Parts: sequence; C-alpha cells; structure tokens
Amino acid sequence: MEDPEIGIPSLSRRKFLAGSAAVLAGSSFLAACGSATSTGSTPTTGTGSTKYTFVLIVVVKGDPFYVTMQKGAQAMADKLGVKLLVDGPAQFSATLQAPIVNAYIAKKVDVMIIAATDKQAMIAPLQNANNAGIKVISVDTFIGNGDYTSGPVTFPLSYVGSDNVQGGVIAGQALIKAIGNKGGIFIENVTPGISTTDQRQQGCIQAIQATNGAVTLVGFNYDNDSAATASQQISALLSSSKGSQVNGIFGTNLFSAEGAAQAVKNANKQGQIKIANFDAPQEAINDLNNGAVDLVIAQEPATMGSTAVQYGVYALTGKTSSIQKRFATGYVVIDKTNVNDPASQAAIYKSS
Ligand code: T6T
Repeated sequence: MEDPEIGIPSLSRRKFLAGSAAVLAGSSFLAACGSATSTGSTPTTGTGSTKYTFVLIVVVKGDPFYVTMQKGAQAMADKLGVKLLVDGPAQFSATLQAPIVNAYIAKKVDVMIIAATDKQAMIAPLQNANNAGIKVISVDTFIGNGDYTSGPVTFPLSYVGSDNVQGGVIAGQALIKAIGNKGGIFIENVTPGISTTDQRQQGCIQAIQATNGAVTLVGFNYDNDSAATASQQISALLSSSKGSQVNGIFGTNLFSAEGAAQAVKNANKQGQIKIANFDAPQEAINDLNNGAVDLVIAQEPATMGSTAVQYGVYALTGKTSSIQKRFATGYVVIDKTNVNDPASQAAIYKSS
C-alpha cells in the first residue's frame, strides 16, 4: 500500500518490514532501509513552484549514508517543487553543526531537516530554530530521548529514522550465531551522545546478555567517526592480552566498521574474527565478498530523506495529521547468501 501523494510504502508495510527484520535476526535475511550524506550548501530547485525553502543539515559531509539521504530528499523536493539546500559540518561535531543551524535560522528557511550530531547539545540551537517559526524535523538521529510526544523534547514535528536498538540486536544476534553461540564480542563505537550509535550498542549488549553468559562483552571503544582511529584501536586490542578473547566485532557505523575490518585484515584474521558491519557502502559489500565481513546491515537513508521532505510539505500545507511523530524505517540485512539479490544491491549506499 502506498501513500498516493508520496509514492512510498505506508506505515503498516514499514512496520511489517521492521518486524520481519527482528524476527529473522541472526538468520540470513532481514528486510528494509538505508541512508546518505551531503556535499555542502547545495541549492537545488524543484520542478514545481518553489514556494518553500528547506534545508537538510547532515551530521558530516561526504559520508555515503548522507549522500544517499540527500538523493532521496532531492527526489522528493523535485517532485513537490521545494527548493532544497543541503549543508553539514566536515566533522561529526555539535560545535561545528550549531553555527550551521544558526546560519539557516538567519536565512529564514521554512523547514529544517536535521541529523543532529548530539542528542543533548543540539537541543538549544534547534529550539531557537523552532522559536523562529521554522519547522524542525529529525532525520536519522534524534534529540532529547526521541519521544516527541511525551519526552523531554517535543517541538520537532517527527523523528524519521531506523530503529537503532533493533539494529544493534540484529547485529548482536547475527554475531553470536556466527561465533557459534559462545565467546567474546567487542563493540567499536563512534562517540557517546549520538542517539543512533548509543542505541546500537545498547541493542547489541541486550543480545549478548540474552545468552546468559555464554557470550560476553569484551569491551567497547570510541573512534570519533574515524576509520583510521578504529583500525588503530582494534589492532591494539588484537595484539593485547585481551585479543584472544575476541571472536566477533560489531562496528556501529560505517567508519567504525570499516576500520575494524581493516585491522582484522591487517592481522590476517579475516574469517576467524567475525564482523558485523553497520551501514552498507560498496567497500563493506566488497569485504563481505572477500570474507573479511560476515554481515552488512543497510539502513534506508533515501527513504529517510524523502519522507522528511514530504512531512515538511505536510506541515506547511495544514496536513499535520498526516505526520507521524515517529516514522521508523527498516533494514536490509545482507550476507553472502543474499548479497546478489536485487534488494541487497539496491540497498548499497551511493558515494556521489
Ligand atoms: O550510521 C550512519 C548514521 O545512521 C549514524 O547516525 C552516523 O553514522 C552513519 O552516518 C554512518 O557513517
């Protein structure tokens, strides 16, 4: 079933996909969504009457997740005749993202769609945007606790993004199965305070705890969204006294997973140490094919972008009842058995 106006699957189907993913976690296939990054302040004009100006502010420029998100947002903006600006910092930093928010408040955009870099630090800048009459929509990450109906922060119109606790559970269960239901798992994470990656770690730990001690958490580390740092950290771990306890690694985002896979390849332990890779750039698929990675969890960034733009137009045209405070996108979980399926290939992120 599709929304006739936006041509995307209705919520009931999305929920079904997300539920399927959870049920199938640890088996070979799960279904659903993706993401993207942006390349600077890129004004683009839609085909219709460009009555409205939206900005999409991403977490960091150049990340294929947000590139893919931008493509989805642009396609919907073109369809609905919205002028879409895209911007974001060069690094994953609230200190760098807050002035970008301020700049678009000054430009008086109609709608601000934002992947906030930090769930606390970005509340005040976005509150200012809301106070200035700009409609704020969260995409990918949330602020506060993400409950925009009864949580501490309710002014954003919607939170459009993956169910990241579920994503962490999927990764954890798949790793546990891959290591034979016993042994140790290490989590390579980004930075505390990011809603998405905090929740992925939480979900993975839940899956580990459900083994009642058969599988243990060896530890976790933060790489500040740098694949090079992630690689150094995992290399140091593998050559330390704890190294022999590590049977599987969960990389909680694109760069954490990329660095982890590189370190495992450098140590010549590909296939021995299992890796669950959150996010689906082409490199992760290559690593799946060459045996360095065991599972790739693709989000649905293009759908996040397109849905957020549609919601912005709903908000500006008095159709607020069509906006869901929480719109959970799904996953496509890719392993060796389904990597060549059309759904898996379509889920690979775009890099430009
Ligand atoms: O995993 C995505 C995104 O969901 C997360 O919030 C930040 O990292 C990525 O952009 C991947 O690098």
